[in-house]
Amino acid sequence: MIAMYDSGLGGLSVWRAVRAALPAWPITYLADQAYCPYGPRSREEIIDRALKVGHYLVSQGATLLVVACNTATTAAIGAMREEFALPIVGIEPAIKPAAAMSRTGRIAVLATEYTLASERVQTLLDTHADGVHVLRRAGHGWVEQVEAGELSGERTRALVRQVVEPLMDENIDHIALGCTHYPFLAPLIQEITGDGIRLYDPAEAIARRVADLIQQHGFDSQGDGYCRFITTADDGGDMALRLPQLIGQPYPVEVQPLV
Ligand code: DGN
Repeated sequence: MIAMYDSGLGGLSVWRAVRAALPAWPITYLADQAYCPYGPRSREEIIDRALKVGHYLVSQGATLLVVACNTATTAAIGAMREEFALPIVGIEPAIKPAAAMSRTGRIAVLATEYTLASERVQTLLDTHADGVHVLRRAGHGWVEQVEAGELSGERTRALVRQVVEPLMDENIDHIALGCTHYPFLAPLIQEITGDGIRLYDPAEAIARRVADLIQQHGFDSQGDGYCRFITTADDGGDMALRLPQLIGQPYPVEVQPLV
């Protein structure tokens, strides 16, 4: 079974890509909604959750773990790799391809404050964006709007406009989406940017990485493509309502508080 987790529903943007690439694989997706958003939390807290979630997913039969959250990858992937013997795939903003493709020499990366301030992003910038000017912007309130299923209302539009409109004066030609919630707002972002600016969502690259690892390790798909969805929110949050909206299909949602 492929196990995936995020602080909430954003990782479903990665789930879509992994599901499309590996339809026969069972996938268990856990949304740590009791602790969402991770952005304002301390590194210690995010690591603590990552280990708790990881142990649970291993107990459920995970063969491979996808950390479908940039914030959790930034804070906790090292600790997870020390703790768990299974292959772990993290996610990070697609600064490398965006910088490589830029003609104007100017790009933007959109992510949570936590991710933007991280050493990981600094390293990506130092190694892959040499000579390219990278504007870093946080999507304030975006994660909350996606969690609430507000993908196109007036408030969401205003929050997206606030960040993206000023970028239009910056002569950028690519935007790396560095938070897995943000692809769900891509239509709104693209409404403002038009087609002249390309958005980079790393989800498909993650799906390719997962497929490669499965092949390298010779894992057997165990065949039935059965998908489970779990939330840590006591009351189930609204995950069951959101699934058709975010991934186009309803599924039952299990509650697992993991305290
Ligand atoms: N979806 C997450 C990310 O990719 O960073 C985290 C959002 C959050 O919890 N702040």
